[in-house]
Amino acid sequence: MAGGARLKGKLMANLFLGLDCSTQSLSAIVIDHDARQIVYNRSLNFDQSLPHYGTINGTLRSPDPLVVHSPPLMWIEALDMLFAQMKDDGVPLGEVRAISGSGQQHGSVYLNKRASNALARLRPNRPLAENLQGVFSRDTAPIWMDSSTGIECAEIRSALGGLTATARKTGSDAFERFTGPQIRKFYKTEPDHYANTASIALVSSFLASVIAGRIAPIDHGDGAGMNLMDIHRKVWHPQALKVTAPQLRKKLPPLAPSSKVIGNVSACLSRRYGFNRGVKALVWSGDNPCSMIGLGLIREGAMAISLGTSDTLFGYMRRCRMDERGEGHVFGAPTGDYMALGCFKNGSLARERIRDLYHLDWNGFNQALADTPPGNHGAILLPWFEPEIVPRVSRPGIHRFLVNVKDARTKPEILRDPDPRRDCRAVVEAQMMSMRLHSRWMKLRPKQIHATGGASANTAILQIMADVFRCPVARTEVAKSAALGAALRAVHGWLAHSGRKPRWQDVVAGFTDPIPGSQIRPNANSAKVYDKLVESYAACERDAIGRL
Ligand code: XUL
Repeated sequence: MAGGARLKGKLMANLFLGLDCSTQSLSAIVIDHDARQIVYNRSLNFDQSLPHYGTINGTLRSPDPLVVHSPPLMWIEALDMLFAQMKDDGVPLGEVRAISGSGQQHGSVYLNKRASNALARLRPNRPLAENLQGVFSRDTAPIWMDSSTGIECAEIRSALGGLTATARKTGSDAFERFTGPQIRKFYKTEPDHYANTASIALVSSFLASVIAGRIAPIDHGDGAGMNLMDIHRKVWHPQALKVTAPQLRKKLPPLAPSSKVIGNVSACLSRRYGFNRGVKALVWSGDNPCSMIGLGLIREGAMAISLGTSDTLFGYMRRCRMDERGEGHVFGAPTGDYMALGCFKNGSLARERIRDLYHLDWNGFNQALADTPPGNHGAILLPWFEPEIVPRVSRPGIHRFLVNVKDARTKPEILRDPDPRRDCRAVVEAQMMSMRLHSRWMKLRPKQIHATGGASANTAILQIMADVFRCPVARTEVAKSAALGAALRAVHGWLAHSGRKPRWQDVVAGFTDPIPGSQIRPNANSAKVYDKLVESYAACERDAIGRL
């Protein structure tokens, strides 16, 4: 178990539990909403706590590096373990009013015809994993890191009328990690097991099913990450289902808004852990939609950039706008509106590769940023160490250019020699300019960017972010934004279910403020440099992609 537990000695409270099943860990956050306080916060790391599943960073290695799966039984055992830990830590689980959760997006769990009964008859005196070990028609679940479905993406995209048509219909072009292409591959490669599948769940809806003791709906946020949901009408898209796999409609649960109450927490969990019988089990959502709430992104102009292994840029949209180039994604937001998201694979991965290339530590890297001017005298680096998602680049490689900062029309020169100081600045500037360029379709116009993720602790990087986006940047503690978002969704759903009309701004108030004093303002002169340089950067990208 990692993370600290914090409990306030209080007689009786309205507590809400948010869980987050991410790639590497399961986290729980309990909030006392009346007191506007997080009262408990704990994580369980899969590799460390459940070594018998043999995972590395929560995933199972396969001989094919494109194939990445996780064992769904491990998530269930983790749930049992975390609840037991909460009880040991003295969390008054009897005071929890509602539970919701967040799951890594896109991953799929395949259940056989025994699942429904097994969920309804969970025996409280047996571990959850023992109760459920016979319910799978496929032992492992392909997760979002799996990129083995290139052929299936091409088939689905073509059957739906091409890239733009696929994005217009489902919110995204067909992507390898999305659930539809994954289901199609399963049907093609293991037709018998596909035929034995009675129900397909997402990571989120699977764990919601265990909490509620019945097959749970898929919410509009996570449903949009499947290439199977009509993004406008928020119903299953009949053509998308048809071109993905036969009999698919029968195997999918209903779709539901993120605020839907599925029912009460299962009798088994009440008996095992002391939840009251009336505790409401809400639909779960994806980690990104939950983070929208955990970061307080509930109105136009709200945008966040998470600097993690991959960098992710996402923001709130009242109306559904599409990326006609098919690079970005539109998901449902838990508020009932939409969210736009771009996933830039070479995030910390690329920053660390440059740092390590020159044997620097972070101080050395930051010194290089301090020693070089905004705009880097026109030196640009495209850091595609790994195949990139945005823009789509399937062949990894890094490309260095020297551009004429005064005239974007001059053809960029190719730079051959590495240079430590120049490359450190170039990698960060490239990431920020790429995010600016490839998020134009979102039309977000942020008033402030919420910077989150490990690298957001680096103020030198955040200054470049503020300058490139011409926008103040403030840091928010992200580590738990998905679990916090789930707990806040539980509050909203519970209030709505009890007949009140909760407003999102009242629900999130007091929980989502940026870290005090963390705001960084853009420097007007540097911002001017980037306004020009971003066009040269776009030309370099076109040049490199053209040559690939
Ligand atoms: C989003 C995506 C990831 C996962 C991982 O499209 O693939 O952010 O949700 O948690």
